[in-house]
Amino acid sequence: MLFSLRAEDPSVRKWTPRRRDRFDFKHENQNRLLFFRGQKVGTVDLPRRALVTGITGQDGSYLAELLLSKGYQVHGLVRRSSLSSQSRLSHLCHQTREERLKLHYGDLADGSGLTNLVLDIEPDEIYNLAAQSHVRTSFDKPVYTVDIDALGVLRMLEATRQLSKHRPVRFYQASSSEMFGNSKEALQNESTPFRPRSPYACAKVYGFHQTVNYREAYGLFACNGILFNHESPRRGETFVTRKITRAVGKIREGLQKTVLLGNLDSRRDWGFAGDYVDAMWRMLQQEIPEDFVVATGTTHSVRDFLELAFHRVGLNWQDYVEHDPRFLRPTEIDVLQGDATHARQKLGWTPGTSFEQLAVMMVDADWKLARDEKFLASAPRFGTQKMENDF
Ligand code: NAP
Ligand code: G4F
Repeated sequence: MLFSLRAEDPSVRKWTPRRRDRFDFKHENQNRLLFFRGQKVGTVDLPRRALVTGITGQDGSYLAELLLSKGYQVHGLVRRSSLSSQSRLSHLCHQTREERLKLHYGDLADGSGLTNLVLDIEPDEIYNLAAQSHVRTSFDKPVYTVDIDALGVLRMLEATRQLSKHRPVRFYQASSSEMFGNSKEALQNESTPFRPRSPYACAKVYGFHQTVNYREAYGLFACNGILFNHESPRRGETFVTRKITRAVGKIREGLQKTVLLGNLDSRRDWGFAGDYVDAMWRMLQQEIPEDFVVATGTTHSVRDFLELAFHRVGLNWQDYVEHDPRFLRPTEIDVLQGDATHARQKLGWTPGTSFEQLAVMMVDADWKLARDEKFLASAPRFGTQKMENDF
């Protein structure tokens, strides 16, 4: 069955729509009216629809899982590339029937493409997670970062505003604790001033303010989640926690000798991504749109993470870590520590995973991955010939 029907015409009361039936929908306030051969036949209970940009990323994959578990139809924006970027979603593609998870090509650089897609999908909720999300990279690619992380937000807001002229829609913007920079306040909350210290953070500040402005200027239901660092076994491999846990697994299995790192003194408020996507969803279920800090309230140094991660596999980190100035940043944030009181009080959200549990979860996953890689490397390979110049 595609959807359940509240029929007004008794003659269609027993009718169950099938895939080959041609029907039309019209939206009237919150209702979806169903038309069959030009006649209004009833009101339908369709699953709620969400559009997630950045669905192939760490957060996008956890959010897609959460929304599917709540019965949503999930639409994801995916950049076209010559190789698939769906590795974090492949388990969902296998488990989920095609009506529940739909992927569309698109790019945050392409405004008209985004508007067409949003008007076509007519989502109830839009989660704008797509970004060039690496802070160090933003120093090397500042203009690109600003195009995607600042103007990309504006393009998504404009698309959402066009849809909001026809039907209600809610918008979530993935804002970041990077916006606080080297804050003068020990704990950062929703009223802490922004002091951005990277092209990435400057772009995120712009996206934050545009989101607030669309809320105030056009009455759009738009929220900023100001999320502190959150990690998982699905974290990109160039962020420091995952870089460390990948190295720990490989070093333990004899596949790697050392790991090169930058500043070990910086402190971050690290939580688990699986917990944080729940806060995103809760923000869009409120009666009034607001902005929320999402954090654990604790802070630890990169060195603390190294201690825990190497200890988990019985090694001493000092024996394996080397300093490499290439991983330093022109401007660094020394400490971040969030105050998520507002999220706890209004959303009923609290983090479920401690710093220690997060480190163990990531090391265990990457140790297993390294064992699998070692096994595959030792297996005989068929069908490929080593290249003469393959160094
Ligand atoms: P991530 O793993 O790097 O994922 C980024 C996603 O954005 C990927 O799906 C990527 O697609 C997509 N993307 C990049 N450029 C795009 C473009 N031009 N058009 C369309 N899609 C594009 O990041 P994440 O950790 O999940 O973070 C999600 C969001 O939260 C980001 O906006 C990030 O800045 C923000 N945030 C993250 C944290 C954190 O600690 N994780 C904290 C605060 C805020 P590909 O797969 O094709 O690369
Ligand atoms: O893991 P990181 O690259 O994360 P960073 O810069 O805090 O940014 C992450 O969190 C933000 C939220 O606050 C997000 F908005 C953003 O999208 C991203 O997800 O670096 C963490 C710390 C930094 O102080 C960095 O200097 O680790 C230090 N670090 C030391 N050595 C390193 C390395 N970082 C990386 N990536 N690689 C290193 O070798």
